[in-house]
Amino acid sequence: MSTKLLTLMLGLLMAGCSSNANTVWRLDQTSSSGRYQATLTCATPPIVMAFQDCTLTLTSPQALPSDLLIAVDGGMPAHGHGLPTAPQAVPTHNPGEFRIDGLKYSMPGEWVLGFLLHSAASDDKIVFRFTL
Ligand SMILES: [Cu+2]
Repeated sequence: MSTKLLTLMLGLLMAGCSSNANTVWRLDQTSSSGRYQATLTCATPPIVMAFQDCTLTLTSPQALPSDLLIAVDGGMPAHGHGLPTAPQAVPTHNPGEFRIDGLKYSMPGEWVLGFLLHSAASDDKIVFRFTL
């Protein structure tokens, strides 16, 4: 392997490690209860039929509940259908940060992407709305 190629690959790896440095698409939203500020950041603007590289970040004046579970749901209300896949929010090593795995959109139009936050202490939700 050439040194030039190796340098390029290392550069790409390091770029992947710096969080949010290359974010090109971002939405901010407050949860229904007002408890959480949520940011959805994605490596590209949403596109049809490709897996989306997105992260959900939650901040709150209080510490996040240790038993917090997040379910992902979404769809097109105007068409009465949901997401074509069943995405999951997976905790990363950064507190309050979740990688969204398996997220795809099946067609252009108006979408909602929702996150249901469940813990023993409370239930809450965050809904993002956007158009592809
Ligand atoms: Cu549709």
